[in-house]
Amino acid sequence: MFCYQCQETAACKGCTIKGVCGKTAETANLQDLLIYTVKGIAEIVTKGKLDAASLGKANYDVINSLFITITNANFDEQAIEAQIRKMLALRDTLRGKIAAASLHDAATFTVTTRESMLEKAATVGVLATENEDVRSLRELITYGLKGMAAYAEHAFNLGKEDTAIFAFIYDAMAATLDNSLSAEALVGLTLKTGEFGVKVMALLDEANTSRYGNPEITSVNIGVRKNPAILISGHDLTDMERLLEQTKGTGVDVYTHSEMLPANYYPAFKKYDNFVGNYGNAWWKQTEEFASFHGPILFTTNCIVPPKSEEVRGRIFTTGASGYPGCKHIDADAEGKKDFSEIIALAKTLPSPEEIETGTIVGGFAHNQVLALADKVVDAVKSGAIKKFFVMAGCDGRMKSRDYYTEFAKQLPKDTVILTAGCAKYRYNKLPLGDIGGIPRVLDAGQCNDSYSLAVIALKLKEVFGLNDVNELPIAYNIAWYEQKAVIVLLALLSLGVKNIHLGPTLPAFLSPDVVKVLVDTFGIAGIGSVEDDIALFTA
Ligand code: SF4
Ligand code: SF3
Repeated sequence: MFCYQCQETAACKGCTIKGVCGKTAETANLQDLLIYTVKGIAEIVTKGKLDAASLGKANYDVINSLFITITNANFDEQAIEAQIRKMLALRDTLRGKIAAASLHDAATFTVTTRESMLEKAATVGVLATENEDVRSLRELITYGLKGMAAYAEHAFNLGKEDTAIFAFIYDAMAATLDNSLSAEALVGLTLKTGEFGVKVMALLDEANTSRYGNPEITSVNIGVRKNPAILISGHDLTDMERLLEQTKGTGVDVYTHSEMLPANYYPAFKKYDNFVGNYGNAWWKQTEEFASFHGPILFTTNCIVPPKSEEVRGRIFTTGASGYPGCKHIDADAEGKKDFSEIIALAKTLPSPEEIETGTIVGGFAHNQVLALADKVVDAVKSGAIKKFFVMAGCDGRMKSRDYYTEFAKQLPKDTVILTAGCAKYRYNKLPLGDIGGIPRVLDAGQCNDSYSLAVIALKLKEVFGLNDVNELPIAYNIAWYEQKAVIVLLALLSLGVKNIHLGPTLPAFLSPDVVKVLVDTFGIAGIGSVEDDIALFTA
């Protein structure tokens, strides 16, 4: 195996024996083959000039395949093998529809057994591209597309789709097979991936807010009640809605975990009496927190950490793109319904959650809410009460070096405000950072995809202050990344013209020195240093 798609990759180079995330070599290789198969489909669609609008469910199956390979989403080899078989069948059907063309091996190879899959996988992974810069750009695009696919799937689940996004995914995946493309052309495609990143996040924002209302300022309870309960993790709000509907009146409470915390901010979910609040912290603390939660856990997407005990594993359920061997996976039926009754029945037999925290945390500062407070915010900036905003969106992770973000938040001058989104927030969202004239010093917009809200806010402020360039605003970007959704968020910000983004705790291993140089020269991308130096630099 060779995988370097996430920030925790072994020795900042690549996982080669087993994933730091817990992914086995076999799972990693099968994921590589799944991606290769999707590339083959993309080439058939592109060369055969098939219209994405006419492909129906195939579009969903393609984005779902990409989503399955995101870090910490799916560890289940059998599920990945089944997805490969499904995608090979789709590929061959599509190939039958196009006029004969000379096609890449990805569009024609055959495998039958698991063994032959693994044999093939060993020849088509990341390292199959020899040129380091081309490999780096191909992977940067592919990881951006994985993030895009995840957001497109959430929007799809809410009934919103944009065929232009699907068409772009086919074009870009096919381009990663094309040996005639120069590094310059791939840089151009990387930027275009960012443009589509903005589109997909806007689509998901529209899907979420049109169905569940605009997130609003909310005090979220982080304590517990005495009832049996279910914990729901991941990013899919349609699963949240289903779970709340199905647990209503059953005596079983529901708590959010990690990236599901922002569900608490949506008006549509507030009507459920059994929706208690949030339990625990970012994904990587789940090993201890699931032990003390006692009830069943439903993963709707990433991030799963391999459970240490059989007891906890027996309480974990997965749905959507997520999966873990030995954990029950709940699929939607033909009508799109999911039956969570087994989870509810199990919850009733288990003890209520153990208290690990008490009190509340405040969030819900997505674009609509912040723009409702725009006058107050603008006045605070004009009066000098707020000197600077720090966008600290992104992901959290288990590396000790991420303590940097807690320290950074603590040491920021008191006249600054943090704008956050994604699970990166758990590094500082429980600190007593206070407020500025009633504006909290940490404004949480929501999940990682809600970084879109932070861009909308920045563009609005640019307009209000009559500036020509978003980089003239008093906003600094200090972003933490971990998995591939953060890659699409980063590319989206670059496409909006945001410069001088600091990315940490380490730069991606998949960026070659030449690609890093392009990002530094064109966009002023930088890593992080010491907290003191960085604060001095940002506030200079
Ligand atoms: Fe390693 Fe990250 Fe890939 Fe897991 S996802 S195998 S930790 S690089
Ligand atoms: Fe977190 Fe996994 Fe990225 Fe959606 S839950 S931000 S890491």
